[in-house]
Amino acid sequence: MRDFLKRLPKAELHLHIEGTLEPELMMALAERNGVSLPYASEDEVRAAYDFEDLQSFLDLYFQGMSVLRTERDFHDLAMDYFQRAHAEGVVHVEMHVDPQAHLARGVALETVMEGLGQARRRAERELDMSTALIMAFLRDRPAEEAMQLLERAEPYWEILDAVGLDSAELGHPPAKFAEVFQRARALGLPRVAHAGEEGPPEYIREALDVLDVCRVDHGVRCLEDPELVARLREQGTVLTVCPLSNLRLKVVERLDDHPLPELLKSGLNLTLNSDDPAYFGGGMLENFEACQRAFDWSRGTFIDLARNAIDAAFMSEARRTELL
Ligand code: ES4
Ligand code: ZN
Repeated sequence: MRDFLKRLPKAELHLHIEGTLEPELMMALAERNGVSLPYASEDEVRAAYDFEDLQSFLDLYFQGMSVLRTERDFHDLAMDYFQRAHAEGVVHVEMHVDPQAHLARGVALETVMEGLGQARRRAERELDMSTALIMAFLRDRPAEEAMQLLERAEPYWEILDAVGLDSAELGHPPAKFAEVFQRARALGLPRVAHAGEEGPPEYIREALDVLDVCRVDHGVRCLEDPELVARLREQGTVLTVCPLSNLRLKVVERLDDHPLPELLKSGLNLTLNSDDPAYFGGGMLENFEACQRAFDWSRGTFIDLARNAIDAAFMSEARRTELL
C-alpha cells in the first residue's frame, strides 16, 4: 500500500512554505546568517515540537522562520521541499506564504517573492512539478496591515494564484478581512481561508458569505452544523484537510477520532494535505499513510481524494488534463 500511495500522483493544496523548514536547514541557515536560536542541536529543535494548540505551534513557527533572510534562503527552503515532495509522488504544490511575518523582521517582499519564484521555476524545469502561490494574510494582525500588503504586492498580482487567511483563528473571524478580500476579488484574485480548524462553524459560513472563498482550509468543525454540511456538499466546496496537523495541534486526540470518515460519509469534497510538514511529523505520503492506518480506506478512496485535489487545483487546464 505504501508503494501505491507513493506512486499515486498527489496535489498538495494546503501547505505553508515556512512550515517546511526542517531542523537541519534551520540550523544551517542560522549559521549562514548569524542568527541565534534557542537550540544547540537539531534534536533539541525536534524535542521542542510538542504542541498544546495552534498558538503554541505558531510561536515556534514564527521563531523558526527568523533564520530566513535572503533570496537564496527562500529559494533553498522551497527547493528542498519540492525535492522531498517530488520523492513522495507529489506532482503539484500550492504554497501559502506569510509576507507580513517577513516584512516585520525587515525582510523585503521582493526577497521573499524572488527567492520563491526561482525555486518554482526550477521545480517546473527539473522535477516536472507545477506549483501555485497563495499570499496569506495574518488574521491576528490588523486588517489595515493586510490591505497595505495587498497593495504593496502589486508587482506580484500577476503571479499570485490566490490570497489566503491564516495564523491564530480564535477571536479573528473572517469578516474582519471583508474589505481586503473584496479588493482581492476586484483584482480578479481567487480567495481561500483557514476556517473551522479551531474556530466555530460560523467562521466557515463567514468565509463563504463574506470572503467568497472557493476553498476552505481545514473546515473540519463544519460537522457541528448540519445545515452548513449540506451547503458545502451542494456547492462542492473543497475542504483542505490536514490529518497530522490536526493530531499534532490537538484538534483531535488520536487520529482514529478524526472526523475524516464522517466528512467523507457526508459527501464532502475533501483533499488530504500536510500543512506544516517539518513541524507535524510528515509530508503528503505520511499523511496518506496515517489515514490508511487509522481508517483502513480502500485504494479507490485514496484515488478519489487525490483526484479531488487535482480537480480543485490552481493549474492550467493543459496541466490538469496531463495529470488526470
Ligand atoms: C498554520 Cl496549522 C495553521 N493554522 C493556521 N495558520 C497557520 N500558519 C501556518 N500553519
Ligand atoms: Zn494551514
